[in-house]
Amino acid sequence: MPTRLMILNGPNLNLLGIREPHIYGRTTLAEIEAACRACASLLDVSLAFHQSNHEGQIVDLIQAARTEADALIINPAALSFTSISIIDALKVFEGPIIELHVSNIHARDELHRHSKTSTAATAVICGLGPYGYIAAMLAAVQRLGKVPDTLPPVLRNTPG
Ligand code: CA2
Repeated sequence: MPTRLMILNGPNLNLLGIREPHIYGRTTLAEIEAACRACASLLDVSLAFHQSNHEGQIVDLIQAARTEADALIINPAALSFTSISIIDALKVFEGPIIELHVSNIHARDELHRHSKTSTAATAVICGLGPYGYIAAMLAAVQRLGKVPDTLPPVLRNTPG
Protein backbone atom coordinates (compact mmCIF):
# COMPACT_ATOMS: atom_id res chain seq x y z
CA MET A 1 0.00 0.00 0.00
CA PRO A 2 1.41 3.49 -0.80
CA THR A 3 2.15 5.91 2.02
CA ARG A 4 -0.96 7.99 2.64
CA LEU A 5 -0.84 11.72 3.41
CA MET A 6 -3.81 13.85 4.39
CA ILE A 7 -3.67 17.66 4.15
CA LEU A 8 -6.32 19.64 6.00
CA ASN A 9 -7.00 23.35 5.59
CA GLY A 10 -9.11 25.36 8.01
CA PRO A 11 -11.48 28.32 7.75
CA ASN A 12 -11.11 30.95 5.03
CA LEU A 13 -8.15 29.26 3.35
CA ASN A 14 -10.44 28.87 0.32
CA LEU A 15 -9.84 32.63 -0.04
CA LEU A 16 -6.06 32.28 -0.48
CA GLY A 17 -4.84 34.23 -3.49
CA ILE A 18 -8.18 36.00 -3.74
CA ARG A 19 -8.22 38.30 -0.66
CA GLU A 20 -5.42 39.95 1.38
CA PRO A 21 -2.58 39.05 -1.04
CA HIS A 22 -0.21 41.35 0.91
CA ILE A 23 -0.39 38.87 3.81
CA TYR A 24 -1.07 35.50 2.20
CA GLY A 25 0.25 35.97 -1.34
CA ARG A 26 -1.38 35.46 -4.73
CA THR A 27 -1.35 31.66 -4.93
CA THR A 28 -4.81 30.09 -4.70
CA LEU A 29 -5.63 26.97 -2.70
CA ALA A 30 -6.38 25.16 -5.99
CA GLU A 31 -2.84 25.99 -7.18
CA ILE A 32 -1.42 24.77 -3.88
CA GLU A 33 -3.38 21.53 -4.20
CA ALA A 34 -2.05 21.04 -7.76
CA ALA A 35 1.54 21.54 -6.52
CA CYS A 36 0.92 19.08 -3.66
CA ARG A 37 -0.43 16.50 -6.13
CA ALA A 38 2.69 16.90 -8.31
CA CYS A 39 4.84 16.49 -5.19
CA ALA A 40 2.83 13.41 -4.11
CA SER A 41 3.65 11.72 -7.36
CA LEU A 42 7.40 12.47 -6.90
CA LEU A 43 7.25 11.14 -3.34
CA ASP A 44 5.18 8.14 -4.45
CA VAL A 45 2.42 8.81 -1.88
CA SER A 46 -1.35 9.04 -2.08
CA LEU A 47 -2.85 12.38 -1.12
CA ALA A 48 -6.18 13.45 0.38
CA PHE A 49 -6.55 17.26 0.32
CA HIS A 50 -9.43 19.00 2.12
CA GLN A 51 -10.55 22.47 3.15
CA SER A 52 -13.41 23.24 5.52
CA ASN A 53 -14.77 26.34 7.18
CA HIS A 54 -16.35 24.19 9.90
CA GLU A 55 -14.53 23.11 13.04
CA GLY A 56 -16.63 19.95 13.50
CA GLN A 57 -15.91 18.82 9.96
CA ILE A 58 -12.18 19.24 10.55
CA VAL A 59 -12.50 17.15 13.73
CA ASP A 60 -14.34 14.47 11.68
CA LEU A 61 -11.55 14.51 9.07
CA ILE A 62 -8.82 14.21 11.73
CA GLN A 63 -10.69 11.24 13.19
CA ALA A 64 -10.98 9.68 9.72
CA ALA A 65 -7.23 10.16 9.27
CA ARG A 66 -6.67 7.60 12.05
CA THR A 67 -7.50 4.87 9.53
CA GLU A 68 -7.07 6.71 6.24
CA ALA A 69 -3.66 8.42 6.58
CA ASP A 70 -0.16 7.64 7.80
CA ALA A 71 0.73 11.30 8.38
CA LEU A 72 -1.31 14.45 8.74
CA ILE A 73 -0.48 17.97 7.55
CA ILE A 74 -2.78 20.62 8.91
CA ASN A 75 -3.17 24.35 8.46
CA PRO A 76 -5.84 24.98 11.10
CA ALA A 77 -5.90 28.70 10.18
CA ALA A 78 -7.79 30.74 12.82
CA LEU A 79 -8.75 27.55 14.69
CA SER A 80 -5.06 27.28 15.66
CA PHE A 81 -5.69 29.91 18.29
CA THR A 82 -8.94 28.62 19.78
CA SER A 83 -9.75 24.98 19.15
CA ILE A 84 -9.49 22.53 22.03
CA SER A 85 -11.56 20.03 20.01
CA ILE A 86 -8.91 20.00 17.26
CA ILE A 87 -6.16 19.52 19.87
CA ASP A 88 -8.10 16.59 21.37
CA ALA A 89 -8.63 15.00 17.94
CA LEU A 90 -4.96 15.45 16.97
CA LYS A 91 -3.82 13.78 20.18
CA VAL A 92 -5.54 10.56 19.10
CA PHE A 93 -3.78 10.45 15.71
CA GLU A 94 -0.78 8.14 15.98
CA GLY A 95 1.38 9.25 13.02
CA PRO A 96 3.41 12.41 12.46
CA ILE A 97 1.44 15.66 12.46
CA ILE A 98 2.95 18.69 10.72
CA GLU A 99 1.18 21.97 11.48
CA LEU A 100 1.82 24.57 8.85
CA HIS A 101 1.08 28.21 8.26
CA VAL A 102 1.67 30.13 5.05
CA SER A 103 2.64 33.27 6.97
CA ASN A 104 5.18 33.58 9.77
CA ILE A 105 2.73 33.60 12.66
CA HIS A 106 5.50 34.65 15.06
CA ALA A 107 5.90 37.92 13.17
CA ARG A 108 2.17 38.64 13.18
CA ASP A 109 0.00 40.64 15.56
CA GLU A 110 -0.86 39.31 19.02
CA LEU A 111 -4.12 37.67 17.79
CA HIS A 112 -2.29 35.52 15.20
CA ARG A 113 0.82 34.62 17.16
CA HIS A 114 0.11 31.86 19.67
CA SER A 115 -1.01 28.59 18.13
CA LYS A 116 -2.66 26.28 20.66
CA THR A 117 -2.97 23.37 18.24
CA SER A 118 0.81 23.24 17.71
CA THR A 119 1.02 21.69 21.20
CA ALA A 120 -0.37 18.52 19.61
CA ALA A 121 1.87 18.64 16.51
CA THR A 122 5.09 16.78 15.84
CA ALA A 123 6.53 19.81 14.03
CA VAL A 124 5.49 23.27 12.88
CA ILE A 125 6.39 25.01 9.61
CA CYS A 126 5.51 28.67 9.07
CA GLY A 127 6.52 31.61 6.93
CA LEU A 128 7.54 29.71 3.78
CA GLY A 129 4.44 30.74 1.84
CA PRO A 130 2.80 28.04 -0.27
CA TYR A 131 6.13 26.16 -0.43
CA GLY A 132 5.45 25.26 3.23
CA TYR A 133 3.02 22.59 1.96
CA ILE A 134 5.80 20.97 -0.11
CA ALA A 135 8.29 21.19 2.78
CA ALA A 136 5.67 19.62 5.07
CA MET A 137 5.05 16.73 2.64
CA LEU A 138 8.74 15.91 2.42
CA ALA A 139 9.13 16.19 6.20
CA ALA A 140 6.13 13.92 6.82
CA VAL A 141 7.45 11.24 4.46
CA GLN A 142 10.92 11.52 6.01
CA ARG A 143 9.45 11.10 9.51
CA LEU A 144 7.72 7.93 8.30
CA GLY A 145 11.01 6.64 6.86
CA LYS A 146 9.34 6.43 3.44
CA VAL A 147 11.38 8.78 1.24
CA PRO A 148 11.57 6.78 -2.00
CA ASP A 149 14.88 5.23 -3.05
CA THR A 150 14.64 7.15 -6.32
CA LEU A 151 15.38 10.41 -4.44
CA PRO A 152 18.87 11.42 -3.26
CA PRO A 153 19.89 9.97 0.15
CA VAL A 154 20.37 13.46 1.62
CA LEU A 155 16.57 13.83 1.60
CA ARG A 156 16.22 10.62 3.61
CA ASN A 157 18.84 10.93 6.31
CA THR A 158 19.53 13.32 9.13
CA PRO A 159 23.03 14.69 8.41
CA GLY A 160 25.66 14.10 11.08
O1 CA2 B 1 -0.57 31.79 7.56
C1 CA2 B 1 -1.43 30.92 7.66
O2 CA2 B 1 -1.46 29.92 6.97
C2 CA2 B 1 -2.56 31.10 8.70
O3 CA2 B 1 -2.90 29.82 9.24
C3 CA2 B 1 -3.73 31.71 8.00
C4 CA2 B 1 -4.88 32.06 8.97
C5 CA2 B 1 -4.41 32.92 10.10
O4 CA2 B 1 -5.45 33.10 11.04
C6 CA2 B 1 -3.21 32.31 10.79
O5 CA2 B 1 -2.72 33.24 11.73
C7 CA2 B 1 -2.08 31.99 9.83
C8 CA2 B 1 -5.96 32.83 8.26
C9 CA2 B 1 -6.51 32.15 7.07
C10 CA2 B 1 -7.43 33.09 6.40
O6 CA2 B 1 -7.11 33.08 5.05
C11 CA2 B 1 -7.44 34.15 4.33
C12 CA2 B 1 -6.94 34.17 3.05
C13 CA2 B 1 -7.21 35.23 2.27
C14 CA2 B 1 -8.00 36.27 2.74
C15 CA2 B 1 -8.51 36.23 4.02
C16 CA2 B 1 -8.24 35.15 4.82
